[in-house]
Amino acid sequence: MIEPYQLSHHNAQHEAAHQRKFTFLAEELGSETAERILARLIDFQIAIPSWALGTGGTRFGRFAGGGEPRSLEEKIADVGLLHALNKSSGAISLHIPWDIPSDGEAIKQLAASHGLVFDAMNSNTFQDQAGQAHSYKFGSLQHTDARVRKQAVEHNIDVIRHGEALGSKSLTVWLSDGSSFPGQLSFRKAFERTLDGLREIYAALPADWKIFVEYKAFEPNFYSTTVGDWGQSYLYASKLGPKAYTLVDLGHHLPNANIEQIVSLLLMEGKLGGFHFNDSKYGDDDLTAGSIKPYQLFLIFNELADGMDARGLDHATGLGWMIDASHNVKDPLEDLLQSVEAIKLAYAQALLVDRTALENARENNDVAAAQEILQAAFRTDLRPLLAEARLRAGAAISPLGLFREQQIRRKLIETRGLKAVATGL
Ligand code: PSV
Ligand code: MN
Repeated sequence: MIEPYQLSHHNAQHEAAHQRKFTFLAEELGSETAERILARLIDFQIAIPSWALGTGGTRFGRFAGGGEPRSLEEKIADVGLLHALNKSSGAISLHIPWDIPSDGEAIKQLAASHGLVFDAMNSNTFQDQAGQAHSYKFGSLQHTDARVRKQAVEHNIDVIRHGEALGSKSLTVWLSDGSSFPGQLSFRKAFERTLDGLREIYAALPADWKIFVEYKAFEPNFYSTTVGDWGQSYLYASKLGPKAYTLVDLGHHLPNANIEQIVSLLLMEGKLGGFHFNDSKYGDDDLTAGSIKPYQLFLIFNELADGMDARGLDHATGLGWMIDASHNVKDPLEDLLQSVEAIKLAYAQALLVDRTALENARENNDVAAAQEILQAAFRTDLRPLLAEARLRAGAAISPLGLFREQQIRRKLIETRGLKAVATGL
């Protein structure tokens, strides 16, 4: 826990330097623009996935960092800590069965005491669990055996029930279903069986819930994936009905995919539901958001802000915003603080784009001007605006700085132990 006096001591120490930078920037931007972006930054929250609070490892090994949360209660405490530091992580996303709450009401209250709500619930039919009757080795909703499909449907409905008890309003379904060799399955049958299963899950959704169908090009299957790209996800979501949407995970595309164009068109069709932020150089690398391709992240936010405005959607609540990452060499909490910062920076830069001038340049085929407009926003250092938004929201000027000053990881290791390992991948 961060004590209020630690926070105010930290902010007092950094206040003068911050004010210098902020005053200069606000003058450059004009106070109207600065205030407009500040108000949106204060509102904008990014959910933290429960499985990103520990080190993920790779198939070659896992190097635990110590002090990882050992229970759902400790995971909530970790997200509460992040939120106290940045006031931008006011939601947590759970994965079932990794995070089954023993007492839903008590867990909901614990989260509320940290100012947290429950974002999308995630089901898991990509692993077999101890005591499970049927195996998902050859898929779940696509499986040739109706008993396996039924088990997967029932699991998803179970996840909805857990989510209802916690006040969540959405279910994210990511299926690892697919095939690793040509000829292994019938694409059509796999699609139809999966659609049938999703229909049963959809029918169990409460009236005010959404279902997000997350796609992924490859891994763990390496020849075909049954929800392999945004077109397939869009097809399922359209056939399911108005409560079904596509979820875009930035790491789930083939190399060089134009993700900004994908989100633009999904938004236009009213079928973009949620986001999993991370960054990658090669595949689903699960690296810190903005660490490899910050310009791409900005371009995506540029389409998001524009597309949401076109549909009259509230930026903070219109879509599900979430990080989905895995940490192998960095402290997971430090990494998450960096990701939230990078996401908000890209969002702020997108809010700075001069849309009227951009539209004019486009209509006049002035390619150079259009490029200049985007790059001018991207190259403006808006970090003082982010710090000011945090200050006004009651957070730390430098969340990572305060995390380190207070030696939080050392304290977590002292209370939880060096060998504490979080559940998840
Ligand atoms: C799959 O790679 C994924 O992106 C899905 O969102 C899962 O729920 C998550 O990672 C954790 O395994
Ligand atoms: Mn994901």
